Amino acid sequence: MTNFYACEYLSKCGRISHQKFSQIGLAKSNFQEVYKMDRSYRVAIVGATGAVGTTMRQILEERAFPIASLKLLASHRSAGEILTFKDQPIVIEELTHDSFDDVDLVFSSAGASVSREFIPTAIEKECLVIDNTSAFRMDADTPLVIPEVNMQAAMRHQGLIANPNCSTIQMLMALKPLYDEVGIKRIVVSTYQSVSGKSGSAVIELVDQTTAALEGRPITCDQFPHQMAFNVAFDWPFADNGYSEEEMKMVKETHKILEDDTIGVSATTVRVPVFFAHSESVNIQTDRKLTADEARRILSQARGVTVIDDPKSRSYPLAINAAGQDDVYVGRIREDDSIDNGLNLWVVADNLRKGAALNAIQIAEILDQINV
Ligand code: NAP
Ligand code: 2RA
Repeated sequence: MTNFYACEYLSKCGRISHQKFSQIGLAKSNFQEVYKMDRSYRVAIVGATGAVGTTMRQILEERAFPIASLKLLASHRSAGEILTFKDQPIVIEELTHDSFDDVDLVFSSAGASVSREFIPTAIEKECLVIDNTSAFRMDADTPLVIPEVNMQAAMRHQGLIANPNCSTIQMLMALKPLYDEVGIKRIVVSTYQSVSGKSGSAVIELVDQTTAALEGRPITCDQFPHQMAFNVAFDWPFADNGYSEEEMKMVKETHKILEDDTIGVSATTVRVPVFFAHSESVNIQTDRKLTADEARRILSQARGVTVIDDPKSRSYPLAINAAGQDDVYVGRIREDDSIDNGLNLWVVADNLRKGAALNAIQIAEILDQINV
């Protein structure tokens, strides 16, 4: 699958002919013989003990990304602890400005302030950095990339590529194929975001709060601004315009990734007491009419998207089924007759995988395959 993205990109850029693209896209082994250099990378995961860092390690184990060495970096709190990679023990090191001396590729997910402090050093030391935090996403010089949506942007990188926010990634995975077909005027999205989107500690706090509530003990809130167990809440700082930072990320990142500021985006982001996988109710107004059947057909052909849409048999995407999976799941596709060219969709994906770690690793895989 990843080879397919790389081939498609090369074909679009004219770096391989369309005919070659078709041959290679169909024959995975050919691609590797023809284009893949025999090289492997000294990789570092910054934030290796966190929810995203842990998923990163897990996905790197699952996939065949060529790793020469793996460095696990975290704060002084975890330094000296041991994690395993492919059954080999690795001692966690404290992140310092010297951490990147013997590293080629950095996957960073230790929060925006850590990225702001350390990523410039990694770039100076000629590492390629793929950053999961919000630190540099909106910088003009930093590509903000979802491989299935805008891999071409990654080719302009100057040592740093940003991963979009998880809620933006899954929404655009579902909308880009429709945008390409009929254009989109406006998006109204409401999210139902799992607590693992906040942090590993937030997952533990929801377990503790739920247990305390069921046992009739007092509930404590260290991670969340409100009780999260048995509640639906707002969990992000608010800006002066009344929108949360998470809501504004969905607006700004959509415009940057699609390179289209004309799309109206209105977001309401909500935290729900779910452990893994974010769900989104997405209402769009397209430029040209798209029936629900046409949307199902287009999305069923989209890479990285699975359509599950037979409500009468109770078949639709659910967070518990999307957790641990790579695809973005779309269902409940309905025409919205309250507006011209309206469509409703329900979009669910694992926020730690496609929303974070998997997306970052896919970017690295494609760059490796095309030797950029
Ligand atoms: P997390 O579970 O809280 O993990 C944070 C990680 O950062 C831990 O490994 C922690 O190490 C490390 N860290 C904290 N301060 C550090 C410092 N000063 N120096 C070095 N390492 C430090 O958070 P997360 O959920 O993995 O999220 C990490 C980042 O990814 C955030 O910026 C988040 O916005 C972004 N992101 C998350 C998701 C998601 O679904 N969770 C999705 C997209 C993007 P210690 O264990 O030593 O404290
Ligand atoms: C959340 N989008 O779910 C974020 C992940 N950093 O809070």
